[in-house]
Formats: sequence, C-alpha cells, structure tokens
Amino acid sequence: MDHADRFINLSLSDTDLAAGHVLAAYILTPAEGHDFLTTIGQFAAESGRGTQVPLTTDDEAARALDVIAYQAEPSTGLVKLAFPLGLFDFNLLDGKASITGFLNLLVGNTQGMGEIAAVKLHDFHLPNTYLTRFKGPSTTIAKHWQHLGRDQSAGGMITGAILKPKLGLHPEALAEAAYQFWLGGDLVENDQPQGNQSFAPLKTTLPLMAKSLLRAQDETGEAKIFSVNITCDDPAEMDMRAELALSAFKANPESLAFHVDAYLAGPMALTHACRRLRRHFISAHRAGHAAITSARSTRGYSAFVLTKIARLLGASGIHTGTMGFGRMEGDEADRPIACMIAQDRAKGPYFEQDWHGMNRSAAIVSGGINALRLPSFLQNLGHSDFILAAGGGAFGHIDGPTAGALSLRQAEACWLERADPFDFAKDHPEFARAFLSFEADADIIHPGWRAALGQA
Ligand code: CAP
Repeated sequence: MDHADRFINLSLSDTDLAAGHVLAAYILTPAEGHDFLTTIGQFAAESGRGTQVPLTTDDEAARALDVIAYQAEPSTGLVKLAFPLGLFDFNLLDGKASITGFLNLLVGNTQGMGEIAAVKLHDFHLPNTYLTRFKGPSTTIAKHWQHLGRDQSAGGMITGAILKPKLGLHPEALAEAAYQFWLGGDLVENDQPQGNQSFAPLKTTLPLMAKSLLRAQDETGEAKIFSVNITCDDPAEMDMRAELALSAFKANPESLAFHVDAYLAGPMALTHACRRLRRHFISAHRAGHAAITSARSTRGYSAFVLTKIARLLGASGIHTGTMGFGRMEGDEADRPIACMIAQDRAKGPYFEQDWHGMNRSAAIVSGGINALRLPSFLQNLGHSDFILAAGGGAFGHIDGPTAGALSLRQAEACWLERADPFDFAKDHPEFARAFLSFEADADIIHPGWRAALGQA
C-alpha cells in the first residue's frame, strides 16, 4: 500500500466522524502532474503528522491521531478531512482551546505544499466537547439594546457610523463629527487605523469624545455608544489604551465598547480584549482579511471561516460584509455568514453547526452602505438585528452627519414598513436628500428618481 493511502478512508461519513473529530471542508486543486487521490492522502498526512514520509519514530499512539481524508470529489475539488480531537491544543492557564493551534492544523504548512496548486478551507464543524472549550462572547448585542432601551432579543438596527475621513482629523474635529452623528444615530466607531497618531493623540481625543457623547445624550434624551479602537501590537499597550478609554468614560462606562482587528492583530489580540474587557461589547474588525478570504483567492480560508472563528474567540460582534449590496466584495449568498454567528444552530456551506447555547455574536454591517443601499441589503438578510457601521453613508450625506444618521434610520423604517421609497421620501427629508447625496447609487438602484422626487 502507498503510504498516502493510510490517510484516506472514503467509506466514512460526516455522521460517523462528527462526535470525535473536527471536520474540515476544502476545495483543493493538485499541482500539475499530481493525481487527486494521492495528493489528498499527502495533504491529510501533512495536516496531522507534519511530513509525508513513513517515520521510524511512529508508534501506535501517534497513529491513532492520523488525520483522515474521508470525502473526495475530483470534479469539484471538494476534500473533507477529519482531525481527531486529541490533536488540538489547550491552555495551561484554564484548559480552554486555542484558535492559533486550530489554525495551525487546518491551514498551517499544508498551504505551501508543492503537490498542491490551491487549497482553501471553506467550512469546519466542531463537536460539543471541543466547541465548549472555547469561551465564546461574554457580552452580546443585548447589552447595547438594553442600554438603548430596546427589546433585548430583537432590538433592531443599531445605527452606527465609522468616523471619516479615517485619518487626519484633529481631536476637536473628531469629537464634533461624532457629536453630530449621535444627534441622529446610536453608535460611533473608530475607523480601523485610528489610534494614537500625532495629530489626534488618544489622551486628548478620548476625553473630548466622552464629552461629546454626554452632550448628545443630554440633548437627545437617548443613550449613545462609542466604540474605541485599541488594536496595536502589544497586549500591554492594548491594556493601556483601554484604561485610558475607561477613565475618559468613567461617568458612563455603559456607553463604551471596544474594537480590535481580529485579522491584522490576530486571534491573540481579540482573545486578550475579550478576556480583559469581558463586561464590554468587543467588535472584531478584519481590515486586510480579503488578502486570504477573498472569493477570488484559491488559498487560505473563507470569510465564513474567519467569522465563525470570531464567535468562538468571544467577539460580541464581527464585521460580516455587505453581501454584495455595499462597495466591498461580497455576494447575496453570503447570508449564512451572518446566520452562523447569530443562531444557536446554523447551516454553513458544508456542515450544520450546533452552538450548544454559546452566546451569539452580532453582525456588523459596513462597506459602502448608505440609505439607498440599505433596504435591499435588509431585504436579502431578512431582519435588521445588527449593527450598521456606515462611513461615507453617514458623513457623505450632503446635509451633514445628523442628516446622514437620520437617513439611515429612515431607510430601515422604509424597509420595515415595506413602503415605496419614493412615497416614503416625501415625508422623510433626510432620506429624500440621500438621493442627491449618492446620485450614482440612486441612478442604478432607483432609475427615474429625479422625476419622482421633483429633481429633474
Ligand atoms: C467602511 C470602512 C469599513 C469597511 C470594512 C472602510 O467605510 O470603514 O472599515 O467597510 O469592511 O474603510 O472601508 P464606508 P468589512 O462605509 O465609507 O465604505 O466590514 O467588509 O470588513
């Protein structure tokens, strides 16, 4: 028998293996001159053993942990591997599971195998015994809904903005932009590169931001939220930034959320934030993720996988994209990304995952969304229980950020009422002015809008 054959057993199924293994579904293309079946045997061998040659150090205990390829479809490239639970890494600290160890096995050195032209992880399934070794979110969107005085199980869209321009504004201008948005909306989030730049040092910006928030709360009589970015390289520096924010917002800590990049700073940064700041909502950003998750990329792992991992790590919310309705890559069929993090049992592209009561993560919807694009996005998703984080859609409204915020709220209302957008615009001036603000979108989404709204 060829050595690679030891790692293939096509008589097994998801059901046979699910309880004792992590199951992983890949799309794989062998390199030229390599046969599909032999390659998947080598892929499975490399996944579990870190080599493809027979070893003199092998023993029965190690062999019991072989990774097995149990499904192979040369026509589609689908390969499913089963990873025995004994392969996975657990913390000395508290016995919890580690995503770094998980990724090392599922998308580690196998990504660079010479026998493989392309291999991408599209889905995985965890059995209860392993899933429950992850912490999951401590704080959920219910905390924001409670703070905003809404229903805590389905409180509707949290109208949020990402501060734009993303760099260059001085502390006073940032705080003023946030204040203006809060007069019409709920939440303001730092953009991902906003940190401690010389033109806007955190020590100056954060107290001004806290003051703006209180002012907006006083004037509107509504609760407001600020999500501060604490992404950086060093956990000690993250802690320092978090402490500074907590001190600036000490009068109303309920209004403070934190924001960490789960891709650039990685799982350790997200885990650190989730553990240290467990009473706060932690948003997971993912700037740069398309370098590996893009649907056009045939290596790495998908956005679906990245998002599912964020729930395991404990993100209260994670950017899920706009499913083709915004300006970033995406597709209507990406809906399962948002469902997987927000339901107790959900179907992914290849596996159905039971979360066994793990807290849910909220979708954070961002990337080119404005009042005109929002209703079709909502129609595709089917609900509005998420956090909207609009940049240009908020600060690009021709009447300013307050009107931008109101136009987004009105867009949700328009969809909830199933109203005709032109009729709705007649009584909702901020929504109506969104047509003029985003004319290029209006021309595509609502041809004829100029005549209908008297703008001809
Ligand atoms: C949006 C944004 C968001 C990305 C995130 C940006 O601004 O601030 O970070 O959309 O994408 O810089 O692009 P706009 P994703 O609203 O002005 O587009 O959620 O897909 O990770």
